[in-house]
Amino acid sequence: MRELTYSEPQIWIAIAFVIISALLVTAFVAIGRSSRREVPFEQVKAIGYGVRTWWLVGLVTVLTVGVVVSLFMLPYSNAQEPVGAAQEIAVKGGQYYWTVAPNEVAPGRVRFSVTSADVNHGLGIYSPKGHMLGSVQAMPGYENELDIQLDEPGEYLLSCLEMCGAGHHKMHAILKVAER
Ligand SMILES: [Cu+2]
Repeated sequence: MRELTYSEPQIWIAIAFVIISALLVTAFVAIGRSSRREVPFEQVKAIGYGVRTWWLVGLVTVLTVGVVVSLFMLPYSNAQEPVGAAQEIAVKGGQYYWTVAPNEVAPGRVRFSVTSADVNHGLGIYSPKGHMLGSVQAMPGYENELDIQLDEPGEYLLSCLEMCGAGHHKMHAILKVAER
């Protein structure tokens, strides 16, 4: 199997995760240490209601800002009409393999026709940099189609996204996109 590559955002997310985890652990230890002395219930109640009110205000604010900002970041306006005919790629999933025909295509639009030989599988398609580009269900008795634009030459990883049995983690295949 080909080496997986991880790009910048994933590394920064991992660093942020470690820092936030360390802060949480520190907070829990501090709270645990200070919780030994008795505090009257009325005092706890007043603090609790205060925290709850500000938590609600904070959540509503973050969600409102998040929804409004992300509405303008939707990618639909970048969509383009497909150019030229799609190259057909027949993909069949089985326990525990993928057959991919052809397994090398020219850069451009491709149409995955996906089915399964046995149980349900999930076909995930990853760019040479390891970013997920799309996914489609592989179901026995059905042909599901997915059109994707693959312009970047290189090796695309096809990987199963649905727990399909004991060998699920071994379900990988490579689709090559040739140089122009
Ligand atoms: Cu699987």
